[in-house]
Amino acid sequence: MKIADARVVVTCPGRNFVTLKITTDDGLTGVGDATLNGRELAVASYLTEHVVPALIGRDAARIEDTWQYLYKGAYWRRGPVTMTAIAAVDTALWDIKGKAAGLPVYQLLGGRSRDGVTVYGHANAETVDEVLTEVGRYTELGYRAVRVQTGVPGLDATYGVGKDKLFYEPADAALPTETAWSTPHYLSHVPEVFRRVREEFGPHLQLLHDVHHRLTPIEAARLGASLEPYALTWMEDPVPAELQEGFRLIRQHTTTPLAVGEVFNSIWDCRQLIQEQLIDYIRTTVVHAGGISHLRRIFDLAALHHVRSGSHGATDLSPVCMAAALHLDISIPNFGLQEYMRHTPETDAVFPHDYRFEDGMLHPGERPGLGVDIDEDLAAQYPYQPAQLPVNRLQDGTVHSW
Ligand code: EZ4
Ligand code: CO
Repeated sequence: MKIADARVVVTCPGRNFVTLKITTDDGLTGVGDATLNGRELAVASYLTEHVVPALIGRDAARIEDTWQYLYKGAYWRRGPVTMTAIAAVDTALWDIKGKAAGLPVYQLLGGRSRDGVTVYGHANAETVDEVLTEVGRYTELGYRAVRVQTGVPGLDATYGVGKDKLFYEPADAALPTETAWSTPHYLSHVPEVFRRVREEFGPHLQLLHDVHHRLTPIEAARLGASLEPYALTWMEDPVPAELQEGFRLIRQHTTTPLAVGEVFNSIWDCRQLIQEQLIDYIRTTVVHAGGISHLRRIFDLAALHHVRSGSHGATDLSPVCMAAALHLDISIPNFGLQEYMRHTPETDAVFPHDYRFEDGMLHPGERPGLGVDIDEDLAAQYPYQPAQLPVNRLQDGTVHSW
């Protein structure tokens, strides 16, 4: 079973996606997501120019060997572009292995550890009154866990509050739009939001909040402490995480659980966070952390240290990534939660898939492989459109984390 062809497909059915499709000499195909939001063409070029030529003629069954070949063979290790490219190859080869075996990929990963994959949705609105309505919409749809984001009085725009409620898309312009930020305004507002949500929805709905890397450790510690009465499932990305030991200070001051990892691309980015139990959920996902093979290594390390998975699942992670994530989520012992931001109908049509939402859970399909594909004819009708993520500034003009 040799790799006969590998193609990179770039398409924009509402937002940009990069997909690798591998075909073997016996006619099997596999797909892998290669989307890096705002930097899509860097990964497409890495794959087309440097990876695809080396794949042709390789044994498609040798997933681990191919992973090591691409990781060690590049000499330049890690980084989001490299690890996203490797992820795409790895995911496509798992898809092919499943099809060759006649089994859904989760069976190759050890079979089911649970009935379904509990997901959380995104309730967001400018005001607290409006966000209560949005949370209600998710509970009516059957969600058991909801992320809550609101506007902050005094700020024009805030991360997580979208124009379209179901399909939040922050990469909204060819060159970055700019937003303004004030930590004092934010810190004084958020506890009131969660007081109101808890009061309205009672103790059992799981609530989450994304800080999006904007605080210092001591500010995050204060926010975590002020949210303790509302028993959040997690506070996400409280601080930029290049400095892993920065989490120690937050940990010393609050029992609000911590989640981080959507921008990490290897086990080395979270090794200390996991081994020192500085976090509760690791949010790495298939496409940005080296594929199913490497993500499983991260989750296995996490399992040793009481850390659970909480994989990123925003709209920039394509249905191919979501399908792959679900096969892993359903098989590992230390699954926590899966983020699930719905894709638009146009995106779902380009990526026909087996997974389905029911009663607050996503369920991977039973078809051999990952149960997802790309309709290349339809994809060709949506050409790439440059789009980048925003830049954030403090009110005095200083560039801040977005
Ligand atoms: O900003 O996926 O938890 N989800 C997030 C997302 C990220 C985008 C970046 O591409 O933080 O909204
Ligand atoms: Co996030």
